[in-house]
Amino acid sequence: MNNLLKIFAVAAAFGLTPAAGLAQEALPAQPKQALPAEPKMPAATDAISAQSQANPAQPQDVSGPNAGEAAATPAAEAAPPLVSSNRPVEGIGQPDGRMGLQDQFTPIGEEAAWFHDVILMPVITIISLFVLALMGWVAIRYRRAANPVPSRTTHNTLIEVIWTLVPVIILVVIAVPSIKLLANQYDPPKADLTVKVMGNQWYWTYQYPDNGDFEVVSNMLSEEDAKARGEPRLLGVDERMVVPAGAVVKLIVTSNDVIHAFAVPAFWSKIDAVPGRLNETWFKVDRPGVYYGQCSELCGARHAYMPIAVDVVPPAEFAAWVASKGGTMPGAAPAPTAGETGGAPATVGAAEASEAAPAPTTVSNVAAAGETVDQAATANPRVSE
Ligand SMILES: [Cu+2]
Repeated sequence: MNNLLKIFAVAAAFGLTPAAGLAQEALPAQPKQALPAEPKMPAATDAISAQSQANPAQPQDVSGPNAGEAAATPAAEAAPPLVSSNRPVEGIGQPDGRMGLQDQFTPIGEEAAWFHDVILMPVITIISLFVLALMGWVAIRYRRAANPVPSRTTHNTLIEVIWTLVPVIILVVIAVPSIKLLANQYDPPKADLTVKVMGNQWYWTYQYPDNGDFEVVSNMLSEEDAKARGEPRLLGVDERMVVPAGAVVKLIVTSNDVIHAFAVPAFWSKIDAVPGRLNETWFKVDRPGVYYGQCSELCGARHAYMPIAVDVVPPAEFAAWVASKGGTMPGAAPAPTAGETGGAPATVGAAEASEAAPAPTTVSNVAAAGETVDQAATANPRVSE
């Protein structure tokens, strides 16, 4: 019996731990104070970091010092600083002050939220109330005043069997869906798109190896810019990670400097970004929209200021966005934009793409196409190899 207990306990603990960790994903309360002026920001050795952090809200600057040299491209000045057709929606993909988990938009998220709501919370609540009632009953019924002569009872076989078996059954009930969820998390379907996510102090870069390996640098918007664009404070970014709706997206997550963690609560996705190591996770979102997350590993002074914004767009819009970045769609050689781009400079190709795209105005990133070249230049050679 003891061995059986141990096996179940270990299995349940193993299965529960990740779920419990993920359950804490609710974004922390955002600090009330305005963005600090940061006179003490350590001298950034990385020119990109220094530049982008100094002016995190200027889309034409985020690509680093190269942007100044490349300012000859008039697109940067003319571009309205829109991000995509997706607008943030209160309560979807971002915290809205309620208790509990955010609404889930991935298969794993739905499964995990069901596990939390239908299995874990009821079990925890029933056990807590039951134990509380037992303790109340013992404290009142068997208090000293009512029992001047205490009972000398020490054993009761039936009760001992019950209080051994019932917890075992509860653990089994929890372990089955828990281990199933764990297995599903680590057994992703075949990926339609791979995005390489890199943490940096203190911003994210997203590389698209399936689409010509272009890179997007994502910096947080300043408070004023976030307000102007209707983005949530401390969550809005200048360049979102754009992915197509309904596609299985594989994330390869790593870091350029210290340990970060890529976390998007609405996707039930949280994974460490460790230098020198590739971690993998996945998500599939059917509903177009923008979903926010934050770095979830203490990574330095501006840890709180490197948010994540994932833009889930219809596949056609994704293709237009890729073209605007100078990238290509796999197996889409006959596409007019890809053909026209040919050997032309990325900016020219992007400009053409924006004209050829069915709905150019919805893909605002098209306008900032000049950045593509600059951003590629910012890729860390060590990782881009
Ligand atoms: Cu970080």
